[in-house]
Amino acid sequence: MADKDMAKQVKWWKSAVIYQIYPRSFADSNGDGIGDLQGIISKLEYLETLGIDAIWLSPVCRSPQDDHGYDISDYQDIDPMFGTLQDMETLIAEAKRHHIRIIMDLVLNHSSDEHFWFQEAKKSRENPYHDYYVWRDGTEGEFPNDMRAAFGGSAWEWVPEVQQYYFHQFSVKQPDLNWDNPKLRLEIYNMINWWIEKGVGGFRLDVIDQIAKEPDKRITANGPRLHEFLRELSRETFQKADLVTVGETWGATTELAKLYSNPDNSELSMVFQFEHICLDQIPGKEKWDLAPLPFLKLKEVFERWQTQLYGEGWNSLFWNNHDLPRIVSRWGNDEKYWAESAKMLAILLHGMQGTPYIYQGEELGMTNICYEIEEYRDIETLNIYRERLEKGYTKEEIMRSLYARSRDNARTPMQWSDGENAGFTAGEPWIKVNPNYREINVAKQIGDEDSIFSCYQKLIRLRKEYSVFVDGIFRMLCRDHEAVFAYTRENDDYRLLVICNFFDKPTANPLEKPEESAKLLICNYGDTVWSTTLRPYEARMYMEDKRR
Ligand code: TEU
Ligand code: CA
Repeated sequence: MADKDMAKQVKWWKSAVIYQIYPRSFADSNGDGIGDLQGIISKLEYLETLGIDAIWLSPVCRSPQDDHGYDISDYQDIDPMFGTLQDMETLIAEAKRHHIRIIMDLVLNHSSDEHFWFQEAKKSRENPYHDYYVWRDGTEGEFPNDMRAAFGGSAWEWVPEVQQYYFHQFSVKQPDLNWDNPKLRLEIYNMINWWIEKGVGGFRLDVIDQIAKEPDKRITANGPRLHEFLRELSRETFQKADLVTVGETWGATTELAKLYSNPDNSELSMVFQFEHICLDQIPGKEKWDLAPLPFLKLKEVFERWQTQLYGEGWNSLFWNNHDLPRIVSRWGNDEKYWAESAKMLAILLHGMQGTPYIYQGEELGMTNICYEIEEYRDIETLNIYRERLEKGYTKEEIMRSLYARSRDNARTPMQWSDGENAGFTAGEPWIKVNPNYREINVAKQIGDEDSIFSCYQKLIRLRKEYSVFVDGIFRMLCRDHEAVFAYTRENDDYRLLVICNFFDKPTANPLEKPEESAKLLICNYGDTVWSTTLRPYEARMYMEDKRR
């Protein structure tokens, strides 16, 4: 195929960089302490300066906010806390002027218990909406089985009116939807098409691998009808427009990811898989049980996903989201080598094949937080604190887990300046600002060529400049090295080399010096000469033009 024809074929989202906004923590326009749509609109220029192509917006639909918007009570309206439908239309239009598309978060596994469907469903077994949810007969106090909800407690909740239990994989206020019901599916497709007509650029699909549940067989993820549902969903909605779709799939393997993100476009553009995130999760234990991070395993996981999806699927590349601790506090070093390690992690990830996602504040190197227990806001965090106290854990033990894993690590307000409340709000923020905002903030970094922000900005620019970032084949170098992560990406025209020291100690450079003609694209230390020693967290990216 000629190069030009190729370019036409390549989907826009393959060369795109996507920025995730957690709206309640991004920018508050009216001083009520909660971020909102007008706040986002006021920051579009900032995002254009960074260079991103699309915003994944965490849920802004009408919601009682039990799980901060992941409990939707009206899919076709905006929560007043965030603004109005008119504001949403303005955001879509204004973002477009800044060359940014808006990706909405679709929460289709469950609704809020305050959704009209559920309000009806619980009235009687004969109600036309009853079957929109997952019910089981039983007697009060005797659960259908011992399945647990993700945020603690039983996955079953009794409703006296119908003398039945409903199933909920998350909080009691998030009843699971019954995808076996074709009428429900049709309602969902109509709703999605309504948003497509409003001009959104795509969708992120919350826990989409859990929609085809079969609780009697204890199946939650990867149920037997999952791919049948996804193909129908895609056919009835996404395929009619040039959209990006990304599914959240905790249970994905590379084999499953090839189905989800097959280039034939029958399901989704790509999925978020979590193998590289769950490395310090002990099998059979909870995420609160801490374990060391295995470096060689991390390399193995990335190599497997990079090579196995090549030509057969598409990766998403991410370190962070609104559920995860900050990466610089995790694989990096949020003290002595804060800037070096944050840049290293960015350079490593952005050289790989796939679509990179940047979570708000990641481009500044925002860090984890240590709150007092009263200062946490997340339902999962508060539930687990109570549950573990009851189980006999000490407060110190629990707090150590929260510092490492609480979702609120990612939800502290965006740090815009060293002004009051980090410039996030003129009022009282809904969650406490990280006190390090005086050192870590947008105002300080945006004009500084050496800042973490500038590093991200440059990486985004580079991805658009060289085709090899999109289509180059991945090859791991020095696989068994205990400290260095190095790889190449290569196509007919270019050869990209990325080399990173992952630790806080210097290490002998295991690689040969690249060709004299190879250009140093980016690095995280001032001087640019090749050296036989890699300094703490040192990262370098070289590009060789093979046509010269
Ligand atoms: O998360 C799915 C999920 O299973 C976990 O990430 C969960 O948030 C938690 O970390 C488990 O310990 C998605 C959303 O991203 C999350 O914010 C929602 O709370 C959840 O679905 C329910 O909608
Ligand atoms: Ca507000």
